[in-house]
Amino acid sequence: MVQRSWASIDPIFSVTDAGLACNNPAVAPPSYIPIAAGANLTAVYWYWLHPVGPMSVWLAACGDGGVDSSCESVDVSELSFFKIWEGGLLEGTLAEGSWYQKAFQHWDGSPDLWPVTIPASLRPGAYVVRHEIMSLHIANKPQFYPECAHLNITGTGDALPTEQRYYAKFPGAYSMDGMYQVFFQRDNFAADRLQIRLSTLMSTAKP
Ligand SMILES: [Cu+2]
Repeated sequence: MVQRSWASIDPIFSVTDAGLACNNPAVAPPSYIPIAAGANLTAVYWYWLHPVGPMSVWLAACGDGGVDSSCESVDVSELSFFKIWEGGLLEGTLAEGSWYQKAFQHWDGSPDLWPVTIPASLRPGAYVVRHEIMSLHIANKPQFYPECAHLNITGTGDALPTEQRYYAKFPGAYSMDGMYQVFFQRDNFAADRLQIRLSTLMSTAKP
């Protein structure tokens, strides 16, 4: 097992829930996914059925980072996560548009695949990877679905985000009237990153 545990498939409704980092109870797994910086990591969702809201992938170095670090005993609520991927609105408006969350589903029972590239220049070491789906199909009642796994990332790079504004803690990153960065994708390559108010996102996004 490489994932942190979760007790139920129910969403988290509160932005202050301790499980916002890695779900509940988030018991640490005994092993890691070995992966090279620059490689693809694909998360498998066997059955996902909500269509509306942003999805994001985050990494956090465990301990002091580096090849001797480990994730077993970290407090995931204290980790500093940085975002490596985000998928939002593919086309249309917040209220009427079509989201990646819908597009990545097959709707036929085959597994829904969510690929992300580990940054090629990333410093090697033990990391927690955090996948977050935020579902907004019910206005003003966001549903958070965070899941974490442990990665043993290899490589020759030495990069990490240098500025504090790129790091976030969970809970702590979101407030009900705070800002949320959403990736408005106009086509496959051009995208505009917008900051919008979480409350606006929640009240306007409808399936
Ligand atoms: Cu649900």
